[in-house]
Formats: sequence, structure tokens, C-alpha cells
Amino acid sequence: MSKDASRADTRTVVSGATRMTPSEAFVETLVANGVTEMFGIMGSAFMDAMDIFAPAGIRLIPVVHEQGAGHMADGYSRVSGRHGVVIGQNGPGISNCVTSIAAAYWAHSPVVIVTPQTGTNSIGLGGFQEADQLPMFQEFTKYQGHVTNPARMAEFTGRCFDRALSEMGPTQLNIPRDYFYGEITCEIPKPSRLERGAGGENSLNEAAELLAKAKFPVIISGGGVVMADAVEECKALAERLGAPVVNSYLHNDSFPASHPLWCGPLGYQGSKAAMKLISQADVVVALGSRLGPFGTLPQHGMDYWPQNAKIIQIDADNKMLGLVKKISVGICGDAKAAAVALLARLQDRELACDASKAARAQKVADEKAAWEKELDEWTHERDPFSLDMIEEAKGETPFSGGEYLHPRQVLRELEKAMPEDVMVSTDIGNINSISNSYLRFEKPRSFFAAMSYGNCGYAFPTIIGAKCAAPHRPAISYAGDGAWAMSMMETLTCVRENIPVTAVVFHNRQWGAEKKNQVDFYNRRFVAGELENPSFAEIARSMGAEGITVDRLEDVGPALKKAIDMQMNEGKTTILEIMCTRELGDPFRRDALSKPVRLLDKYKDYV
Ligand SMILES: Cc1ncc(C[n+]2csc(CCOP(=O)(O)OP(=O)(O)O)c2C)c(N)n1
Ligand SMILES: [Mg+2]
Repeated sequence: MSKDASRADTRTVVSGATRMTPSEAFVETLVANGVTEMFGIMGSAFMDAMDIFAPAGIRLIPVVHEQGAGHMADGYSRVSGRHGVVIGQNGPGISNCVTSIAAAYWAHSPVVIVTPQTGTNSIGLGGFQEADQLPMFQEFTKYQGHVTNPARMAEFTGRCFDRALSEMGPTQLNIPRDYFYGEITCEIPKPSRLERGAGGENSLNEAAELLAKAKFPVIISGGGVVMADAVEECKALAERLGAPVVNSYLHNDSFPASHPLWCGPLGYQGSKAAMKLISQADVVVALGSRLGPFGTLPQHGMDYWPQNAKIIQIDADNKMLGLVKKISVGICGDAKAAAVALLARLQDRELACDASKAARAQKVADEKAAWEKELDEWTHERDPFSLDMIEEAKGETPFSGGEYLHPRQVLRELEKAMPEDVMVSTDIGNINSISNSYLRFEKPRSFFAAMSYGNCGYAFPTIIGAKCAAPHRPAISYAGDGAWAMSMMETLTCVRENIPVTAVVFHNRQWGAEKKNQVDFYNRRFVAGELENPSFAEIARSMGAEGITVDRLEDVGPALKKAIDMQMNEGKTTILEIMCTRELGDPFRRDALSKPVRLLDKYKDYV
């Protein structure tokens, strides 16, 4: 028998009611759902099932810390559209995953977390590694399947996989560890995949009427466009309307950057062109977007949300319609099907905006050109603190020699050196946020930012997971030095498991994003913000990866290209450490802070 034939046999699922063990029922259901990789750390709790992962064609990728496994599953699912699967030891192995499952929840990732639990014969007795594992994830899962009887193992497993995709978010499969053992008769459920429609006829008709009368329609292309594989349909709708398309916050891959109607992202450190254009809209189509509150905050001193525009919101989750922004029409539907349905209604109709198509196209081109020019000239930050830090850096030499670089210039050079078909993940931090202006993509499932949960330490494990799902694509993560140190131990996973990626670390010796708040609101009283680190390139080398320290602007692009070459052609992971000044761009949440008030005399100077 050929190798392929034996693999095909392995991946064939037993059919009909069959005598098996619960471990076999669990593993067969994983196979039925197409699982080929899982992330986690081994443990006695699920060893009986783990023992047959390999013959079932499933690779369990061992990580350094279970939080990393959760992020890897998230990245894996975001790039592939398939489930990401995490597993760990009951108790601590599972509680280690809480942050990453929360992050996956807010990234709308179909992650299944398998949580073996204390055995039923000792639940409640305070034994070893005991924890009530359902409340931990309650807030961050779309469904929690608790196996109440070993005979129902396949049923609950299958439902967790179904619900993760139908609700686009993490689900939890909780299994008392003694329930892996025994003998049962069961059938392996066939995966059920929800077919979504375009939305209700009335709401689609109403939306088409608004669009037919619109003079300056603008489309927001959201995460739902990526998830529904709807870029082509979004493009067709935009072209019919001649409408500028802006990306929703952190969904820069939801519309191709080379398209004439693309304007860049809204939100924190987004595109001024996008903001100026949407501020003129009389009708906005939010296609596949929940219009999250953080994504439309004022930026660059502009409160750009068009208060008087009619908003058409399309989301697959009805609970998102009108939740954050006041809307005129809400369509509960699939982004792809809805875009097709709207286009069909507008295709052969005369539209109010037809007459101004050329003029609007010119406006889009002009705004984009102006923003590019501004970015080119924006070589460093110009606020008083940043100017002080730039001055300070002139008198210092990094440990590597060379000089400290301006983050914006570094980001521009990285942008220019990006390989084709790249996947990029970004972390939470000041320089990472600024990178939003410089990350452009041609195809969906290419950009994996830490979404609304906003945890530092997200980007690196996430790109490792993405690389597992798409080994043929170049994979790059961005992180600040603080966030990097939280996650860098997963370099060992890259080396040990042969998963080559490129990690860019912006080494500015501080928890910069939070220090920015101390600059703006606390009179530069810095508390716990400084990070005097050793060389991260050197640490990387000691872990068996490559390490490059960059301290000259002209080296940024070549260093990235070299790292990508080593990733794609030699299977090597490289940590690219870029020495940056301490200058800081605009803060995250100016809206959420206020100047300190002190009532006690002894603190009166702290204002
Ligand atoms: C897990 C976690 N802890 C703390 C924070 C708060 N926080 C947000 S940004 C930031 C600073 C990030 O510093 P760094 O990674 O060095 O990037 P920089 O801002 O310096 O570019 C911190 C501490 C967070 N978002 N997540
Ligand atoms: Mg930093």
C-alpha cells in the first residue's frame, strides 16, 4: 500500500453505530472535522486519547506555555478558516489558556479548546489540579459542551466543532478525565455547516433604495468580508457605486491595497484619506462589521464619523446590528451573499451617484496621494517628549554600535521590503499601533492583529499558528520589546518543531504605549515603564534561532529580506531586533483618561 493510501485510510471515519472507547469516539470526531494539527502541552488527563493522535493523522504541537497554544490555534484558524484546536492538562494547563481564548473570542476565531477536567469520582474534594473549568471560559466562548456521560463523547465533541464555525468564536469541550475510558456504542456525527443567506428581502430592498439615492456612498469593509471570502463581491459593489472602500479597524486585509477605490483603515493610527472620505459620506455600507466602538474613535484630531449619514450595517450576528452605532438599515446576513444581493438590485438601475463617478474617483486619488506624501514626510514624532527623546538618543549608542532609529522610518522601510503573499501579525504597543498606517495587503487572511482583547504577547504565537496552517506563505510578527519578552519563549517551539517564522522586535527600552499616558496625563512621572533589556538577537541565538540586530536605517529592508529568505529557503526562524528611539506616537485611549485630581495634601504635587 502506498503512503498516501494508508493516510487516506487513517483519515476515514468509522460509520454507523460502532463499539469503541470514548477516547476513540473523541479522536474519530476530530478526524471527521478535518483536524490535522492541535496545539498544547501533553498531560496525563488526556493521554489515553493522545496515544492515538498519530495513527489518526493528528499532530500535537507541543508549546512552551499553554497561552501560546491558544494564540497558535487562533492564528491557525484565522489564516485557514478552519478550526484551531487547543488542549492541555486539567487545572493549570487549562487556566493558562484563559487570556488567549479571550483574545480568540474578540478575533472571532473558530477555536475549540478541549479541557480535560478532574475525574468525576473526586470533583469537589479539592484534589490535585482541580478547578471548575466552565466558569473560567464562560464569558469568552460561544458554546460550552460538558461531557456528562462517556457515551455522549462524540455528540458533544461534534457540537463544539459545529458551533465554533456557526457562531464564529471559541467553544469549549470539557471532559472529566475518567470519561476517556470505558466502552461505548456510538455514531460519529457528520459535521454540520451552516449555510448563511443574504439577509431579509425587505431590509435588502430598503438598503438598495438608500444606495440608489446616495450621492457619496462609502463602504466599510470589515472582518466579515474576510471570513465570508467576500472581497471580490465587495469589490464589485464598490465598483458599481464608484464608492471609496475603507478597511474597518485592524482589518487591513479586507480589501486589496492596490485597488483604486481602496483608502486604508479607519481607527487608531489609521489612514487620514479614509477618514476624510468617510466624513463626507451620505450613505455608509458597513459590510461585515460590528462597528466596534474603538474602531471609529477620533484620530489625527479628526472626529470623522458621519453623524448625519444613513448607515446600512450588514453582519452575520444579528446582535451586532445597531449595537454601537445608530443605523438606518440592519441586514442580518453573510457579507458575500449580501453584497451579491445588493449589487443585483443596483446593477441595471440608474443611480444618483452615477453622474459624479469620475469626480469622486479623482477625490479618492487626491486624498490618497496627500496621505502618502504626509506619511513620507512624517519621519519622526514632533511632540515635545518625542523631540526630547530624539535629542537624548543622539548622545547614546546602542549596545550594538550604530544608532537608535525613528520608528516611523523603520515601519516605512519594512513596508517596502514586505514579500508577496505575506502574513503579518501585530501586537499591542505604541510602535505596533503606528504600524497600522504602513501595513497594506493584497489578499484576505493576511493580517492578524491583536484585536479587541488587546493583550500584549499576542503576535508571535499567533503567527506561529498561522505558519502551521500556511507553511508556503512568509510569516512575520511585530512586537515591542515588552510584549516580545512576554512571548519570546515560543521561539523554542519554532526551533524544536521546525516552524520557521520571522519576528520583528522594536527595541525601544520601555513599555512605550503606557508611558505615553504618563507623558500626556501625569507630567512625565514614569512608574515601572523602563525596560533595560539584553540583546534579543543574542537570546534568540542561544535558543537555536537566528538573531539580527539592526541599528542603521539602510539595513532595515535588507535584514527583513534576509530573514524571509532564511525562513522560506532554509527553514530558519529569525528574530530581527530593531533599535528604536524612545519617541512615542499618539496614545491609544486619550478618550479614556483624565488629568489626575488629588484631594489629600500629601499627594498634592501629583497632578
Ligand atoms: C497582557 C497585557 N499587559 C499589559 C497591557 C498594557 N499595555 C498596553 S501597551 C503596553 C506597552 C507595550 O510595550 P512594548 O511591547 O514594549 O511596545 P511599545 O509600546 O514600547 O512600542 C502595555 C504594558 C496589555 N495590553 N496587555
Ligand atoms: Mg517597548
